[in-house]
Amino acid sequence: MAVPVIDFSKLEGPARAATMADIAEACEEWGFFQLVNHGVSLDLLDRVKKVVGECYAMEREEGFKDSEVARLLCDLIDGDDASSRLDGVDWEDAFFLHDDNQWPSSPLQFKETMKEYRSELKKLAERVMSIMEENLGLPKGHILKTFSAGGDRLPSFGTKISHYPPCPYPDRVAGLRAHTDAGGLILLFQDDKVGGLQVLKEGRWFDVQTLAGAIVVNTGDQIEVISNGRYKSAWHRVLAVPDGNRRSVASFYNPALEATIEPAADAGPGPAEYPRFVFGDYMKVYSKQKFMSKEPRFGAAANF
Ligand SMILES: O=C(O)CCC(=O)C(=O)O
Repeated sequence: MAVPVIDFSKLEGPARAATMADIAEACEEWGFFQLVNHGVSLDLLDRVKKVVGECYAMEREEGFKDSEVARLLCDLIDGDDASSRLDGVDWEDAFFLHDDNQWPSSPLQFKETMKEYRSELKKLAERVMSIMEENLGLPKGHILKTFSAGGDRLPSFGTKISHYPPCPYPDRVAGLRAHTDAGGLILLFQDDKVGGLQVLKEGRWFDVQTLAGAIVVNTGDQIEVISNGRYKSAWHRVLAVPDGNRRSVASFYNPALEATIEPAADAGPGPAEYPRFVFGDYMKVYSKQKFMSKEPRFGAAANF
């Protein structure tokens, strides 16, 4: 068994129905799939790889050596307990790009390339969400309307750029601890050589296999609620690895903080399994409970 790989271009031809069914199955069974022939040019992906790698080398690599996690790991190894692991930290260097925050200035092509990439990924996310709506039997535009608080706000679109440097003691610390994602839809451009991302399915961890030019898709907690549990957000984690510096660029398509989230009326059989809450309240809960069991978060957000 492996994370499903979907050829997105087949939605345009005679294999449309079969491809729609494959996407539905991937959403229901895995909460994760990989898209190939997704319409984002390989040339753009190569340029993203280049500027992100250069930015890390120019602006961040030195700093990671003095980071809190590097220091804590050093202290742990110097200590007596040969078997203990670091809790509460990740072997990861990460920063975010939004429309309105400060972006790195090196290399020179970083801003132009990442602006182009964000615009392409936003369009791709909206296409994928419209496919999900169709598969769920929701009215066209339902997810976007929900995420934009009925059209009054803009959904949030963030880009997280991560590096997982080679770790001298990979069994002592996580690359990124297991969690589900808080928001809507996540599109990940991961390293095509250095692996480490894993998804939990039926109690077993599976590698999200490296695949050049692919975009990994996963659904977050808000799609789980809107779909009334048909598309469950999947637990995933990143392992620290001893060789290679793993890069990932994650695009998070999330509701506006003011958006009200609840199961869609047409989402599926049975009564609503999730309460109604405001996404901003969910994020207040999530910021404290990201690495804990997700189920209590929904009720906590509703009672906020
Ligand atoms: O870097 C990755 O592969 C996964 C990142 C992730 O899961 C996250 O940032 O929430």
